[in-house]
Parts: sequence; C-alpha cells; structure tokens
Amino acid sequence: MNNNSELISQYKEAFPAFRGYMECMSRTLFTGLASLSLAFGGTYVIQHLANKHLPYSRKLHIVVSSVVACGVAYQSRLQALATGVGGQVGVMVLQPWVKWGPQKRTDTSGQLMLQEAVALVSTLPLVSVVTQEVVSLQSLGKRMVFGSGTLERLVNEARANKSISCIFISLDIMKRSQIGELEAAFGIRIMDRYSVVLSIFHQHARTKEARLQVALAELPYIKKRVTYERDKLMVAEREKRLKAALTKLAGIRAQVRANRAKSSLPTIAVVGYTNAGKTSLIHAITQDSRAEGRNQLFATLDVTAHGCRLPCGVEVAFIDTVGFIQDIPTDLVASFKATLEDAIYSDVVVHVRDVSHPDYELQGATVSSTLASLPLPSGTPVITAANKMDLGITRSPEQLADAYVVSATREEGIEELLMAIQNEVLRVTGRKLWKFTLPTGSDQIQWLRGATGLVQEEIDEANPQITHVVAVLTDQELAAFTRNFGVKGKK
Ligand SMILES: Nc1nc2c(ncn2[C@@H]2O[C@H](COP(=O)(O)OP(=O)(O)OP(=O)(O)O)[C@@H](O)[C@H]2O)c(=O)[nH]1
Ligand SMILES: *[C@@H]1O[C@H](CO)[C@@H](O)[C@H](O)[C@H]1NC(C)=O
Repeated sequence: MNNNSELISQYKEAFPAFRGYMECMSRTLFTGLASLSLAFGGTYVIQHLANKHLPYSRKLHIVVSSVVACGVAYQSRLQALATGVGGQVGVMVLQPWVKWGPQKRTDTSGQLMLQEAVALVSTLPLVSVVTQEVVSLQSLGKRMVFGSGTLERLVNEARANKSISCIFISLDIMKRSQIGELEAAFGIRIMDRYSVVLSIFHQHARTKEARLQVALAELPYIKKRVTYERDKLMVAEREKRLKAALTKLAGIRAQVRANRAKSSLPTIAVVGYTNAGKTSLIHAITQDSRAEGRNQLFATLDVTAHGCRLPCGVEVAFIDTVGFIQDIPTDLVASFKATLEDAIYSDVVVHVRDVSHPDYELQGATVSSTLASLPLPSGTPVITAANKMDLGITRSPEQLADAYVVSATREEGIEELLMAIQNEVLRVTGRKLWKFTLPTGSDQIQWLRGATGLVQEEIDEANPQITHVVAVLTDQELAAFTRNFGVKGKK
C-alpha cells in the first residue's frame, strides 16, 4: 500500500489555509503569466523581423530572438517586483488587544504582539506589510471581532488603499462564519494566526514526514468548517490514513538518519525565535571573506541551505529553519517540530537570539525547551549567538557568559562565532587539523586537495622545493594518506 504520495497530492488540494494565501498571491501569478506571454509574443515579433531583414539561418533567429525577448520580459518582471506592482501581497496586520478586565494579558504588550505578528506574516514569501495596528477591544469572542465603529473605520482604510490585498487578524483561530462575514465586510481575504502559521509550515515542510504532519495539523481547521455528515466522515477517514502513514514513516526515519550521517557534508542548523536574525546571520557568515559564498555544490540543495567553507577549508551547509513563535496553537505543535527536522539531523545547532529584545529571556526559554523536546541525538552541540548587539546590550555579562555576542547586519563578532562553529564541526565529525611538510607540487599535495577540498599551503621561504601544508582529515582519510604515501603528519 503506497498511498503516501497520493495523500500528499490530496492534501495540496484540501489545504484551505494555504489556498487562502495562494489566492492572495494570484496577482503575483498574473504578472508572471503576463511576463511569459510577453516573452512569447516578443519572440514571435523579433523572429519575424529578423527573418525578413537579416541574413542568418532560421535556427539562429529563434535562439537570438528568444534570448532577447526573455531578457526583456525578465527585466519587466524585476521592475514589477521592485516597484511592488503586483509582485507583492500587501497585508494589513491587525492585532486585537483587550485593554481592560480579566481577558487582558499581562505577560506581554499589544505592541510586542503586533511586532511579532508582522514578523510572522513577513516570513511568507512576497508578503509586504502595508499597514499595522493594535486594535483595542472590550472583550474577545465578538462575532465581528471589532466594535462596529472600529470595524467601519478599518474597512474604509482597507478599501481606500489599493496596495492592501489581504488582512491578517492576529487571533489564534477564527470561526468559518466569522471569517465569512468579515471577508464580506472587507471585500478581501482574511487570514488568522492558524492559517498564517500553517502556510509557513507548508513552506518549510521538506520531508514527507513533515508534510504529513502539516496535513494532519490542518484537520482540526477543516473540522471546524465542515458541516455535512458526509464531509465529517471524510475528514475522519483522512485523519486515520495520515496517522497510519506517519507511523509507517517513523520506521523509515531511522534509515534516513543513517544515510544523512554517511554523507560527508557537515550541516549546521540555524534556529531561533522569529526575527532574531537567522537569515541575516547566515548571510553574514557565508559572505565572509574567509568563507566562499554560494557554491555550485549546493545549487541542488534546498533554497534554505547555504554552502560555504569554514576557515580551515571544510565545506559545510548552513540551514535556515522555521522561526519559533509564542503561542503556537496546540494542534500545530507536532507539525512545527516536524518542520525542524533539519535541526534534528544536523551536526551543530546555532541558536540565534535577539539580545536587544525586551523578551530575550522568554524567547530563549521557548526555543531551548522546544529543542530539548526534539529527538536531537544526544551530544549535538548548541552554540548561542546573541545577535543585534549594535542595538544595545541589555543583559549582564553573566547572562551572556556562554553566548557569542554578534551583529549580523554590521558583521561584528562573526569571526569568533565562526571559529567556535568550526571547532564543534571538526570535533563532532571526527576531523582534525594535520600539518605536513611535502615536496612542492607533489602527488601528496594533489591527494590532500582532493580529500579535503582545500588545504592551506605555504611554500617554504628558504627552500621553494618544499611546501608546508595544513589539512583537515578524518582518521580514515589520514590512514588512507599514510597507506598511499607512507608520510606521517603532525597534529
Ligand atoms: N540592527 C540589527 N538588525 C538586525 C541584525 N540582524 C538582523 N537584523 C534585522 O532583524 C530583522 C529580522 O532578521 P532576519 O534575518 O529576517 O530574522 P529571522 O530570524 O530569519 O526571521 P524569521 O525568518 O522571521 O524567523 C531584519 O529586519 C534584519 O535586518 C543585527 O545584527 N542588527
Ligand atoms: C497605502 O498605505 C501605505 C501606508 O500608509 C502608504 O504608504 C501607501 O502609499 C498607500 N497606498 C495607496 C495606494 O493608497
């Protein structure tokens, strides 16, 4: 019974939350289609002209005109993106906030929650936040969420601004009827926290298991919305099948893990609270002058894996993971963890924290406790990077004792952090630095270059016949080298 792929394709269809996002994206799709038709049209016209007036062969016309037309179309698409015309989903972010009474939250503020909501929705590709607002409420649970006066003002605002094509109301999960009525009032799509978070997970779910988990997580959402008995039965049947598929996959997982361990490319998972600066830090590291940027090798890896060389020459992949958030709706916790599978299988974990954030402790604790609950192989080192130091450090040196204090955007402290990462990568993967003195241009040096990708080489100042080499080798590689050449190295 191999119905996993069938389940996955089914779940793509039955994924209202993601579909909502896709609907918001449709404008983007249209500009894409427009560019494409422009390319075809352009190809035809240029080809026609060239046929009439130029003496080249027909094949060449086709090639040249295609290239030119595609270039033009691509340019116009880029321009559309740059100016925001159609390229982006403009979102109005509304953070409901109860000002008084027993429903008022005391552990955070409306402004902080709004910031988090903005960061959350910005995680989705091509989303741009047009307006954002903390909206005061008297109580939660109103049919239209907001009071009638406030609602009227918001509707007018949203309708007046053509850049707004979607409204994100930062409440956990709203009723079908609520969303329906609000959509009728605003005239555009409404998203709640549940649907935004699901869409993010959908983006980050890479393995079959993660996808199944995300599909499973959506079921309560669908359940809240179906009314007919027949549909309810279908949902129940689907739940049963998803669970069965997941149980089956759990067995395969051990195999996958073993395979990953065998591939020699060390991976470093970068985790952290949303907006802590994971992506910026990866950018800062992989653009480092001592580390090469994107390497061909990684072109086939997922877009969120960034290849680079450590200062010692070992190639590694930095992996961006989904950002942590507070109050993940409980039904989503399992699928959230599933999207972090990259962290589970990586050699080293880097935990990025925003040292300038008032919620530094709470955010760090959220991440740490979640990491602790993941099936991380014991002994996976976790390195803490306290980021955004340029915005002011509000913590005492003791609180930052085991952290590397950095600024990703100003590229400060990155080198020390990278050295720490390198040490852990070498330790965990059983690699060591070895020094050799070898004949310049010899086979031995060639071999070492091949084995480690890159070695430090320095021709002796006094005697150009010999070269001092530093190589990073596993015990097996060292043994093979000694076997082949009979040369011993020094640590
Ligand atoms: N001032 C300052 N801002 C930073 C620094 N690092 C990141 N930022 C800013 O913080 C914001 C979030 O950075 P990202 O790298 O997107 O954060 P992230 O952790 O990948 O966020 P998610 O994808 O939402 O989980 C961006 O506006 C960055 O420009 C820093 O060192 N200093
Ligand atoms: C929409 O609102 C934003 C923020 O207030 C503003 O910058 C933008 O110019 C507005 N766009 C339109 C079309 O009104």
